[in-house]
Amino acid sequence: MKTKANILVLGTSGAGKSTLINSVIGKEVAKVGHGQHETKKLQPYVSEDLNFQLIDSRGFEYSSWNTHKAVKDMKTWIKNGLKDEKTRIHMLWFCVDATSKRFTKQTIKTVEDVKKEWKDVPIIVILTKSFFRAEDEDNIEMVRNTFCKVAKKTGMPLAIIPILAQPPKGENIVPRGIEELIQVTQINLDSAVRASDEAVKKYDLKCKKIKSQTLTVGAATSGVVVGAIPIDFPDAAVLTPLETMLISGIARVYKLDQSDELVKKIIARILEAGTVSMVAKAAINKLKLIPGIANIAADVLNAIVAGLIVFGIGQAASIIMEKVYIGDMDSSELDWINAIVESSMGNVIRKVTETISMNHGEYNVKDIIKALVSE
Ligand SMILES: Nc1nc2c(ncn2[C@@H]2O[C@H](COP(=O)(O)OP(=O)(O)OP(=O)(O)O)[C@@H](O)[C@H]2O)c(=O)[nH]1
Ligand SMILES: [Mg+2]
Repeated sequence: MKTKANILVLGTSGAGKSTLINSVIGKEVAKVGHGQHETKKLQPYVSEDLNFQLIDSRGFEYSSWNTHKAVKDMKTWIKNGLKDEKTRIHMLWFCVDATSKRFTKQTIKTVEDVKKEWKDVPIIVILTKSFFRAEDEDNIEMVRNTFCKVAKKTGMPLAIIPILAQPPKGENIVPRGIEELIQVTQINLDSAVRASDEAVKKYDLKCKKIKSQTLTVGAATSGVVVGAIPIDFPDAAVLTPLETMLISGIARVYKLDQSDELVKKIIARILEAGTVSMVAKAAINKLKLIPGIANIAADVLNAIVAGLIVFGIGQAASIIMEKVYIGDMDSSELDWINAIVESSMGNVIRKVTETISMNHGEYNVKDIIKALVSE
């Protein structure tokens, strides 16, 4: 059976999320609240007739504990969904209470916070409790205007749909808007699924990058220790085992087959470019010439330079392995590898120079590492 798309239904507390879900599913599945926060946790609801399932959520109010809890739960769900196809979110139904006449940038920001990892997920805004057609236009305008203010970050919603899920008691008003909502949803789900595939890839690469960076920082710190052995020069031969381990670790993060001839060649090329090549030697010399750094005792200086070289190599290896992983590379000649190593070394030199100059010539390991790992 094909897995159903997932739609996360969110919005302020009491907006009518659970009522809407019951209406779309056609059964009283979700508990509706009376004067209190009713829905306490994320809960999926399925209908055989629909190609999507609806996930009910705890309502939020800006800056309240509930908002914090609601956002935290949704983020966890979305994160897990990035790993597991079944729980992946493909669309948001963002419920706005049409009777409240209030819709602020802050509310959108809360939603933005929920979908940080998930920028491409499309939103449909549902104006719940749209009792009066005469107010539709003003309400739509209010939502549109507020979105316009933050559209650069969030994008605009696919649609803003006034809905009355349930007739008010004792009044002769008919429900409306559900068919239109289902239609707009179904038309857009295809592209939503495509958008989410993209987001999963992005997230996967981000995780791999963070893992490689952790390895790199660890190795660079060991580089400092190796470099502290009194030698004239952060000797390539002394560092090589450490660098080999680091590059091999990063290849493992990117799930590359290290028995493959091309992967072997790439690893050898990174190692060569980062240790014995002209690029590496020039980088070592430049690092030693950074203003302020020369005041440091020679053996400590060697240690620092060694650490920085290892850092540059680790960063280059991560960029290179990512290219191999996504297949964005030229395998016929490998000079592009040298170019990446050179640019990473340049980057390290630039960031270290900037940090030391910002600290008025004082050398501070913590600040340097912070600058190096920042984008
Ligand atoms: N008449 C009418 N009442 C509605 C409609 N939608 C929501 N309500 C009422 O609004 C109140 C809150 O509705 P819920 O569906 O529980 O709202 P919720 O967003 O799920 O609230 P939480 O779970 O607490 O976050 C209830 O009293 C509903 O009966 C509607 O379309 N028509
Ligand atoms: Mg609810």
